[in-house]
Amino acid sequence: MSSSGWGTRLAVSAQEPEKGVGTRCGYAVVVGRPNAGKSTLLNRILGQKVAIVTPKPQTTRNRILAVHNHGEAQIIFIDTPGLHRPQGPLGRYMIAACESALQDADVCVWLLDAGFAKRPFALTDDELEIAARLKETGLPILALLNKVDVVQEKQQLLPLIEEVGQIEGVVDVIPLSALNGDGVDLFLSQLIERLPESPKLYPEEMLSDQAERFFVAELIREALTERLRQELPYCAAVVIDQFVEETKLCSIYATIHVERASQRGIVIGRGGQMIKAIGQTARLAAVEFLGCPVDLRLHVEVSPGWTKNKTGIEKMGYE
Ligand SMILES: Nc1nc2c(ncn2[C@@H]2O[C@H](COP(=O)(O)OP(=O)(O)OP(=O)(O)O)[C@@H](O)[C@H]2O)c(=O)[nH]1
Ligand SMILES: [Mg+2]
Repeated sequence: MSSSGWGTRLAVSAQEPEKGVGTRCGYAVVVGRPNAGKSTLLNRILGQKVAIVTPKPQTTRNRILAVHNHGEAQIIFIDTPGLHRPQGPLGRYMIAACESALQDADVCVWLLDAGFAKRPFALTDDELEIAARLKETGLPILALLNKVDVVQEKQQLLPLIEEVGQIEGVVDVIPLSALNGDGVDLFLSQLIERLPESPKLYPEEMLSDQAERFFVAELIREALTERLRQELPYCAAVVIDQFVEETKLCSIYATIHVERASQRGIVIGRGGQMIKAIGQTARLAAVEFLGCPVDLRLHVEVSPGWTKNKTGIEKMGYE
């Protein structure tokens, strides 16, 4: 259905290694504080949206696999939820997703937000805590100082580069901008050097292991987060109830779950204006993503305290 190939590039699992020694291939897990720019970096490298991005922290909730072929090399990136002090089952689920991704990795890519780091540039306590955790994995760590586009005087970054470079396990420190692409090529070449020699593990045409309905649910959550500036995005989840691909149209029914009746009112908005706007934004994103016309129907439901219990988060697909 999809001319851009999403339909065929999804939901394929790793294959047995084939011939092709001389190639490099491995898992690179991307970790860091919420909002550091992990998902933005992957979207830039992949050249299309594989993970939603918002200005709010704790946007990514699942581990997201994205395959990037670079000449003879294949990098299997794993985007992860930002490392934070978890509150409640949903937060703990997000941290567990990150921890399990680290276990399978060959290289750890640690993203730091240099753009809004404290001045004079130095590591924060939160970053030092992450550094201690990453050191325990024994993985080679490529540290990326992201958002350098907003740093006027680049030489001011030197003390931070030095401080990060001295952390045990850190093999390189690269300043870059996931937003404008500066430094990304250098990062990719350094990363490939750290990957094991191995044949490609995934078919060249594969982009992710997630199904289309997962991405559409994420696009709806992105539209919701963009529109609503309150704390509400943390309490909202999107579940796809029906996903029917017909010859010329994709019919999608989805439910936005919130925790309280008052939040339902906010999502719907006066006279249904808000839900209409969320639906329009999400539909356009889904059309681009699926490469076909989309009929999107949204429904809002109150699932009291779903973020606070295991059954609640499982119901939303965070298992
Ligand atoms: N100026 C600037 N902004 C960036 C850059 N990279 C990311 N951002 C912005 O930072 C915000 C967070 O980006 P995300 O990619 O969602 O960050 P994340 O690390 O995936 O966040 P979580 O999923 O919440 O852990 C968004 O508003 C991005 O546009 C960059 O290089 N420069
Ligand atoms: Mg993210």
